Amino acid sequence: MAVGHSCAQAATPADADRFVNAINAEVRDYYAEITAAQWVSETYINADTELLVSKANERALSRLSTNVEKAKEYGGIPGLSPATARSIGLLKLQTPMPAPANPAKIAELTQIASRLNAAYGAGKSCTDESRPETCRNLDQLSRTMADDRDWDKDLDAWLSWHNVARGMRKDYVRFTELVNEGAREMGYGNAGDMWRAAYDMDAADFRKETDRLWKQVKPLYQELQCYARTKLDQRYPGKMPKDGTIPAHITGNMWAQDWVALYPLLQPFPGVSNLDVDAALKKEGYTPEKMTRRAEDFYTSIGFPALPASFYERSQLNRPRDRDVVCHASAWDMNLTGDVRIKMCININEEDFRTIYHELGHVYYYLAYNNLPPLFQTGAHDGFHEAIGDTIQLSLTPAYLNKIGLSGESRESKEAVLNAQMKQALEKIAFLPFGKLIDEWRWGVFDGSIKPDNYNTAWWTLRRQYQGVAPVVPRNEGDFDPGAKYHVPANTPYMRYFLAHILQFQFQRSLCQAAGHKGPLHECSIYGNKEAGARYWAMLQKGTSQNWQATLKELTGKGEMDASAILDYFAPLHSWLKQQNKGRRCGWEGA
Ligand code: X8Z
Ligand code: ZN
Repeated sequence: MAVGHSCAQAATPADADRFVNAINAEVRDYYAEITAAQWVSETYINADTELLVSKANERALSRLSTNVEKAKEYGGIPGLSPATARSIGLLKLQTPMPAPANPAKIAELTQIASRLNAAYGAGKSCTDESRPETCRNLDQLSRTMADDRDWDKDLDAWLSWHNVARGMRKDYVRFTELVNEGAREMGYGNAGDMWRAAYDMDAADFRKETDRLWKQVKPLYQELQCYARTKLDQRYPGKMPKDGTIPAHITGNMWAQDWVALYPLLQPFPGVSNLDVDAALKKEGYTPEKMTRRAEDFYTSIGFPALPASFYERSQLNRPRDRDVVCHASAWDMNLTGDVRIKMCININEEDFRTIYHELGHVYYYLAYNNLPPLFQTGAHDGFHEAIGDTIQLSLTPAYLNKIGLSGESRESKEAVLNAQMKQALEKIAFLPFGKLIDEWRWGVFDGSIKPDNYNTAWWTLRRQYQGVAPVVPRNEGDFDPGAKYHVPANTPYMRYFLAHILQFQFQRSLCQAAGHKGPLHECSIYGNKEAGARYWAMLQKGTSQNWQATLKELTGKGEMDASAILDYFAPLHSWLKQQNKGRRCGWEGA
């Protein structure tokens, strides 16, 4: 109904274009400042940098709030250009941390966020708080779990780290209330609805999409879980639970998300292949920088540009000795114009070597789409961003590793293939249920179906249901075990990694086709192939300037995520596992 004396002129498409241009200019203007505050807050954790980053985030979030409000005027008008309409839709999705418009609440939210991030980064477990030499950080606790197969030592490391998270619970409860309020003000039901709205499809359809993909890969995971559990039972006689689950502390990884440390125990044909890249890296005198240059070499071999000199001058590759930092690996675009960096605490081992290839995937995505307007400078969807470097990891075949001097001559026997597949499955298949459940938990927290007095119980229900993993010691609601995983205190959405684990095999299939690869997909490495590189780079340059379905179709011929590529890839291992598990009772209680 028209209000009698309103004299506001209806906005035109040209006004909307001007609005979007102004937003893009504004982002260019303040982006470098806020990113710099974030960078120092994570590479020098102390009270001052915590304050600086909270304040910077506060300013950015209130600007965003104002702009989202203004954008309401332009959203529905007819005749908008597709680029402008898309930009306006993207504006609301600029942050995974929607803030209420109320300034006091913005300040409260940014302070909580910084505190949680710092608590995780500086987290330590000490036997005597007054003596720093009795403290162990996440690196040290993780190393115990990865290197030492001792049941009790691993349990102690696991408990020590999970205790660090107990203190985050109260902040997380309040954090949830505040982001939900922010999401509602922007027109979403809750923060989870907002996260699920970022996929160029209806939020409810996105949930179904993730379920559909999980159903496709679940049988393969279950075979792997069954085989691993059986081998663990032989290794730890009498200690394994009888309900079919795998103890949460015994996979060699703090979160049981990656079981590569169990490879020596699980390899199908011991002695057939030497896949010990850890030893080779040490023997060849690799340093963090040398490892990074080795990864860069892969990207330049497929025709991607060399990294700028500033990358090596300004990245953090080593854990500093004298201060707390956030060691969880990340890649940064500092200014939208070429100041790209990674931040890691690189140890000389295969896991970190592979992670560098992952991080450089992000860095090259940044460089490829830097020419686009800022609102389009992000992944086609966030799973694409995570899948870029992971796809390159798939090219780290035994033949490639041999070529760069990190493994001996590779013999292509059936046994060698199964060994290599097992090792990869312990990284990429073991991860799948974990990749999905983190946000199942957070979606439940945000929509209120998981309440604070049930946070930890719900967490373990999901871990049991999806992974078939359970703690061997009682947990209670004083614990906050989700907080022991970086992405929860850091508020980084996680479904992206699940999607990436499916997508990377689709990407690889297409790149290998472009490279003219013949033979099974798991043998393909695109190292040195400029044709594949050109196809890949073309995709990266699109950023999010069009919907992801179109971008995926340009690379793969199909605009849909699909697990057939990952299943084809692992077909040899899948049938071997089925054979091994024949006659065993697989599955677990609570699945
Ligand atoms: O967080 C990461 C990357 C940074 S984007 C190192 N990943 C997830 C994790 O560590 O939990 C990569 C695999 C999954
Ligand atoms: Zn990543």
